[in-house]
Amino acid sequence: MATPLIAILNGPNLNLLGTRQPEVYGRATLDDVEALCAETAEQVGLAIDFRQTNGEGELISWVQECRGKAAGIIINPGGYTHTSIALMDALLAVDLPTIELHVSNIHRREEFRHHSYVSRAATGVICGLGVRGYAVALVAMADLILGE
Ligand code: CA2
Repeated sequence: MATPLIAILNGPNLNLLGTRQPEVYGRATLDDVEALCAETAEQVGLAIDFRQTNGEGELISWVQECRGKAAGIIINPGGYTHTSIALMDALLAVDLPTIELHVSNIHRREEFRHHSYVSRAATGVICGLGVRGYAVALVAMADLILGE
């Protein structure tokens, strides 16, 4: 059996990880996160396609492209979490196991971050574990799709 592919999609401003607001997002860069994901994916028998975009349309196109290609989606939608019905619709349409991930605990932050449109399309949600949450999400995804 081919190694299942997991799309790890990152939304706006996540390219700034590790450069600003370390008290909120920590000191790891997005390259560090990609390396952590690659290492964890190998350990749990998954392959990854790791991406970041600042564009809502591009993020939605990437979700649509997962159909027939990816076995699951791990998504940190950044600020689009709280605003994008279109992203939620794309995730509902693609109908794959989906884990929504946030580095920070959005429920301890401003009121406007407490609501997520994306959660309606997510199998599960991880937040507040820092960038370790990406590794946790990959282990959970392996459980979901490989039944481990
Ligand atoms: O905690 C998360 O992972 C978020 O998805 C990050 C988003 C924020 O809008 C969400 O509410 C929660 C922001 C993207 C990261 O932005 C940065 C800005 C400066 C420095 C580092 C990251």
